[in-house]
Amino acid sequence: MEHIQKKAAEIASFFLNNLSRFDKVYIVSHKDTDGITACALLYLTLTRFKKVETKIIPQIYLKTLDELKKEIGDNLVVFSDLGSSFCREISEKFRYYIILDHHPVKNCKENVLNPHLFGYNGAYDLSGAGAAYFFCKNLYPGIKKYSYLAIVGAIGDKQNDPFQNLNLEIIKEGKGIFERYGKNIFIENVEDDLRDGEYFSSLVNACGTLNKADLGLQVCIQNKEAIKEAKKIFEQYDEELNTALKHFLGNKDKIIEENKERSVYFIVSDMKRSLTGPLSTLLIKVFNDKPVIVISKRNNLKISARGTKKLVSQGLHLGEALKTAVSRKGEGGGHDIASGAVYNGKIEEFMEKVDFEIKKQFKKRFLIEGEIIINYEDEETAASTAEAVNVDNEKTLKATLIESYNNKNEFITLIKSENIGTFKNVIDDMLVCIKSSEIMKE
Ligand SMILES: [Mn+2]
Repeated sequence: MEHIQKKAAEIASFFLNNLSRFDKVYIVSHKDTDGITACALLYLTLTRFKKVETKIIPQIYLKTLDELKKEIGDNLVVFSDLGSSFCREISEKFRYYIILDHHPVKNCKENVLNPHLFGYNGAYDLSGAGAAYFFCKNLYPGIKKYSYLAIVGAIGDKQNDPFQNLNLEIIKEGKGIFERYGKNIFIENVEDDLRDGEYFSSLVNACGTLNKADLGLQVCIQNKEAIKEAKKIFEQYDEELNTALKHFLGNKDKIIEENKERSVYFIVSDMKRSLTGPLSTLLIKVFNDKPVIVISKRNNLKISARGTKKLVSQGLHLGEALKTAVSRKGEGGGHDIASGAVYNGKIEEFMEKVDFEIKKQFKKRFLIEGEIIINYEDEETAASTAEAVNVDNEKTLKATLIESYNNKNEFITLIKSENIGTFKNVIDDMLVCIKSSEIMKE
């Protein structure tokens, strides 16, 4: 406990010590409940020192950082509920930055507050809003009456079953604010409708999902008009969600049958893209013997994956699985128990790749992977070989994944198979394809 609080105080000192060096503070936060509540805590605190601008975004891409840099210049940027996976890039690009997050962290430099770095599990012990709260406490003692925002953030990230470790500390500290009934929590000093923590969280989440994050921020700080409007759009959203849920529950047997051979329940339709997240959260409660991956086919694929603690204990890591599966054709990642992605390729291709990765995690089958790398004299030959070979890959055998591409003058084929016999046949076939494409080129 002591370590993470100490680090929070250090980062707060960094903020105070550098205050004169920038005109403005930018808060960049995630667009779910946790990110919006984190942003609200930071907004309430940092406006006491400087002009503040908020940006609520679905996810960070490298491109996002470049665009942000252009706008922010040498001002301070505070990332909350995101940023951990881009620590290195952020530290290289931004002169003054702070990262308050609970996602898996790597290549981390200074000014990063993340429970993973202090021996806690970010998925269960502290939310992004919790990390923001620890930081804010050092700058503005009055923020304590808003400690409920840290807990609403935790509820948004499903950390209330049960509240533990750092989350529990926040609840204990907030004497008179919280009344706990198991996983339900009631908040004392807020508008009546928001007293139920689960409802508060759902209301803010709906604002984010429906691209009304600013409304969500107003809800967090108890703006009555905003609460009224948010309730209206929430009801409408809830209705859409319920209709979709009923549909999939009505087709339960069909979904089980279709996914019989797979390590995952894939649930696919052209539902609104905003529904995949909440639907996957609801459906994992029903389809709980395998992970659930909900896919919207509107535009490119929008993907939300959910698991259970039990599946995670058996080796499941959905963040890793999605990240590997979408490589080069999208972006994805997240926690072991919950993750998301977008994918620009074919749906069957995505499903095969994820299925393979998750089978590998569960080690339920014998799996084998190999790479063929050929160095050509020039990039053109490497590229044309990759192209020629890819056409043949279209008739790939099931249970084998083949991906060919070139990196400058290097031609690379990645082969993954569930069976050594198939693996060997595929390698043979590939070599023949490569040879014939070389001959054709000559
Ligand atoms: Mn979060």
